[in-house]
Amino acid sequence: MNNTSRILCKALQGKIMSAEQAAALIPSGVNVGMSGFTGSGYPKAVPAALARHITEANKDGRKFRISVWTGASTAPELDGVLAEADGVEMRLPYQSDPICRKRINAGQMEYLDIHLSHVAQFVWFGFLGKLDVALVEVAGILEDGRLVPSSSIGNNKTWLDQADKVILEVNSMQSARLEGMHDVYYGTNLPPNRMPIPLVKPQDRIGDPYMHVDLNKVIAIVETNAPDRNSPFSPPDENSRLIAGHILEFFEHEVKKGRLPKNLLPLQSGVGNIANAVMAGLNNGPFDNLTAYTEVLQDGMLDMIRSGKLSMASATAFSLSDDGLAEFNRNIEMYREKIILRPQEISNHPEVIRRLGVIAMNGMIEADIYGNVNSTHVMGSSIMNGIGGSGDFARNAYISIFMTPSQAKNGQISCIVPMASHVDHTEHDVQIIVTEQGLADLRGLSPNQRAKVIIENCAHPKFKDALLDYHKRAFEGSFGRHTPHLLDEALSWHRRFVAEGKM
Ligand code: 0RQ
Repeated sequence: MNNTSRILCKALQGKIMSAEQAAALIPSGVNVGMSGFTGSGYPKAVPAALARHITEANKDGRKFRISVWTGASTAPELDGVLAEADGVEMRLPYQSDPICRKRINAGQMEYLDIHLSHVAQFVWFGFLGKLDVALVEVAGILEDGRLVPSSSIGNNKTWLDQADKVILEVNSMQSARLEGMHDVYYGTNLPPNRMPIPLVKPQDRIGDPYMHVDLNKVIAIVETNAPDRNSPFSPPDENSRLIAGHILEFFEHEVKKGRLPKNLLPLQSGVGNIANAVMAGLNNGPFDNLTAYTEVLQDGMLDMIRSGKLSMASATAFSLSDDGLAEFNRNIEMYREKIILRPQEISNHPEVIRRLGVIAMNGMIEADIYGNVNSTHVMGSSIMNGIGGSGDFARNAYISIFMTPSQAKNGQISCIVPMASHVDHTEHDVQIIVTEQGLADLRGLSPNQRAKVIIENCAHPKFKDALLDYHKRAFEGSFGRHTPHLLDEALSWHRRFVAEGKM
């Protein structure tokens, strides 16, 4: 593939049309599988054209809506415009769009938050209904119709396989040199005929660099030339630096104890500034020859590859800033050798994560004193983004770490609470909790022992006495003493934040 011609397949050239024409081929009521994962590789033109079409159609009082399935979060040009047009019946899985969030929390849009590794197989099993249309961004189409994936793979292989009709966006702004970086595994059978996934090291290639599609299903091809979302990262703040410091110290301790090898184990790191700061910490830390088996590759991991600290990274998507992307494109020949992008059912596969012994590091909204973690809901009812891949990794990791500043909302709210207002990761799946105050190692501890360590090491001093007092009184007064709770009071902890106008 070269930069001048991205659609080499003659049989498909007659299908090239405008975004408006392609959008007009999507009827109301259908399920559409769209590409896109953490702001990369999403279709840039057809969703906006569809949103305009929906707005027009709904002027006559019609209810034109589609269901939108993706890899993970996308961008304003997809989630934002479709939510704004009131065009989404059901959205799944992870999203982070402010307009979507608002509509979901207002009860105006259905949202199904499922583990990222579950999405593809739920579609194969028929659990989510029929996929009607696939709308997938690619970097190019070869002579024989094979597709060069874009800056994310996500669920694209499944969308292309399962949909009745396929619309492709060919984005010439994506580097032509992405060709060959991907590894698309086509070996998955359904139970009871499933076989082991033959991936034993993060650097293993087990699939094909291209995606396949039945050319007869392709109803439209739209040419685009538009950038990914490319959100900037803030430089690590004091809290992020402290959190990163605690994690590094913990790793050094584990290496000394012989529980981790000197080059650690493959790293998974969530999205956002804290995750990026942890990568910056590792880049300046004592560990070499690291690897990553993760879902999202942020700027911090590029820095580590460049410095030589990270020998390779496996993911399903990039999530870079403009600067990160410019750096990636400048040195793409070097990065190509060290990065592999895979479908998300493989990047997040429980079997592989458990086999590799991945170290999982994810952000959270709050943790309770017993180690239950809430990653998704403010006040137990208002969705922030979604569980994303955090559950795939946390449940199956060698060590599962959750991190947050000890306080939110300008220090008005404690992120360590008596009882999590919503639980995404239970006490059984959480080994380490870290805040800027310190790190709580929960391995081998009973609930009451965990409560002491979490409050002592992780809670902000401002909230420590209240949490200790709660635990003490709960131990004395609760129905049982294994995981002591005063149920009315546990809930009033959150209610108080609202009553005091802090939320
Ligand atoms: O809201 O911006 O309105 O003030 O939550 O919080 O501190 O900016 O933290 O960007 O790291 O996000 C859990 C949401 C953390 C993220 C979460 C409010 C806070 C702010 C964001 P405002 P921060 P981060 C791989 C792994 C689930 C998916 C996942 C996430 C907003 O990490 O989505 O891990 N995780 N995937 O004010 C009330 C509290 C709060 C609170 C924070 N205790 N109470 N509000 N906030 N704590 C990637 C993928 O899976 C794709």
